[in-house]
Amino acid sequence: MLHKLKNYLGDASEDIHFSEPTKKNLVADDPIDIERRDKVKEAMLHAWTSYERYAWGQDELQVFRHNKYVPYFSCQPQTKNGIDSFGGLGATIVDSLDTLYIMGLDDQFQKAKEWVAKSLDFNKDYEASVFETTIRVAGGLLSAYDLSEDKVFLEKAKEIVDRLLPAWDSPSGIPYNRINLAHGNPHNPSWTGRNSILADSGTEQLEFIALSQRTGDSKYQQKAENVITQLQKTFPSDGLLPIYINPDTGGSSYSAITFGAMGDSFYEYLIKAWIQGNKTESVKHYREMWETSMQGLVSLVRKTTPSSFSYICEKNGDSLSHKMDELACFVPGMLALGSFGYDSENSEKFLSLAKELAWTCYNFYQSTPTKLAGENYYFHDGQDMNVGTSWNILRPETVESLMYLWRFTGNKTYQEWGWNIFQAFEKNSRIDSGYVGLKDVNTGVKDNTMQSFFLAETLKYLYLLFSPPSFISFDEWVFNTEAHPLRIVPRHHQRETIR
Ligand code: DMJ
Repeated sequence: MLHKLKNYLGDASEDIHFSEPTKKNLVADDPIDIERRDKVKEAMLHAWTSYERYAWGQDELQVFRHNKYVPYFSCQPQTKNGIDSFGGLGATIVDSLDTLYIMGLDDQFQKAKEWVAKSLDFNKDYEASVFETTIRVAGGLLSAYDLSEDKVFLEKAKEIVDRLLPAWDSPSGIPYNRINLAHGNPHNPSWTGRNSILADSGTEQLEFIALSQRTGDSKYQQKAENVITQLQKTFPSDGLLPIYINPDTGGSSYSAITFGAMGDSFYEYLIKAWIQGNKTESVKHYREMWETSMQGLVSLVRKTTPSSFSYICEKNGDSLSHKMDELACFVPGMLALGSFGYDSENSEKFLSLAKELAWTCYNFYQSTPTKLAGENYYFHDGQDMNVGTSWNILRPETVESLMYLWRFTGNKTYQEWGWNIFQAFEKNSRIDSGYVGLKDVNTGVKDNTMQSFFLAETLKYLYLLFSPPSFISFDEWVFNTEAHPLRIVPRHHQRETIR
């Protein structure tokens, strides 16, 4: 498989036994794309080497300043170190496995694999986030397995999901969002009023279904799919669910409706579970729920003045809040992906909304002095967009959407936008010892963390933005919310016991 992928990028004319639809999509590799892809690969190598040097085995790389009151400058004394933000699971290693593989960084992939085989230990007395552990660790391992076919990744994926599984033992089957990896004891934190969070509860379907398909054990799939069955029972007519769910009843608790933090990937997984299930009758309800939610999404879209940027409002009860998280910038990609299941009129309508929202998200970046987006934006009459929370933590959502839109439209403008964003990361976030986010996109003052999703998602999506669309094709792969591609098991290969 590795050989095939490498040959594929090196020589697009070689017969590598991809499926017929994939071959039809083959386009000649543009020399500018090759150059840009190499630059992104070099960025990945820099990020990886820095992590390897200073934080190997820990979750994420951090650069500590000795004087916290002085802004970061590269000449300042620093302590480069690691932080165990996910309980000490080597999150950056596991999150990076497939990116290394896809980019052909073979030596680095082999070293990461050895660490997974010999040192990855889940027996941690740590209150883990079920969501983060699933999307980063289980998702990363399953993707590495699908790409490399090395069984060690599947065994490890099973091991971590087995530790997470008691979280689903609530009266409704909606999972509790935290669990101690060594001792179990699933629970919800007090800051949610002991509610479960929508995105945290509805973003395990792809990983758990994939695990059931690959192990032949249906219990993972059953637990995750039951969540959707429960939510379906009280699904509102606009398909918009509040972010808090009561795990005792499975009903919604009064809270915000958003396509940003705490809501986002629930909607993403509805359409992706339909794709993962080969769009068959048994997964039709996912598509139907998603289409209902997209009607709800349309009802939240407004336009700025004076420049007519489309944006997605949040909703509290009956009132709209004119605020949008950068996190919601995954929506254009999701709409483009789902637009092709509609009739031609709706397909055009949703693709066009995707393009409008992508333009807004790109302008979240372009409108700041650093050309990097803030965490969220407010929209006031006559002022277009204003940064709210002004940090940037190397998030991927906008480049993710640009990759989808470029693949679906073939319009190279999306590649240009992605290239501009990449250059802004290079200019503002690259330091001698890796990459860091910004505390403020207006001043350029840096923070100290290299988030694992920068290697898992941001750099991978940029690399794919400059690769032929048939490389890790949407015909054969579906990306989890942490950008880990999972192979779509063809319908005739799915075991009868699973569905
Ligand atoms: C990632 O962990 C995932 O993309 C998740 O869905 C949202 N947050 C981060 C990236 O911003």
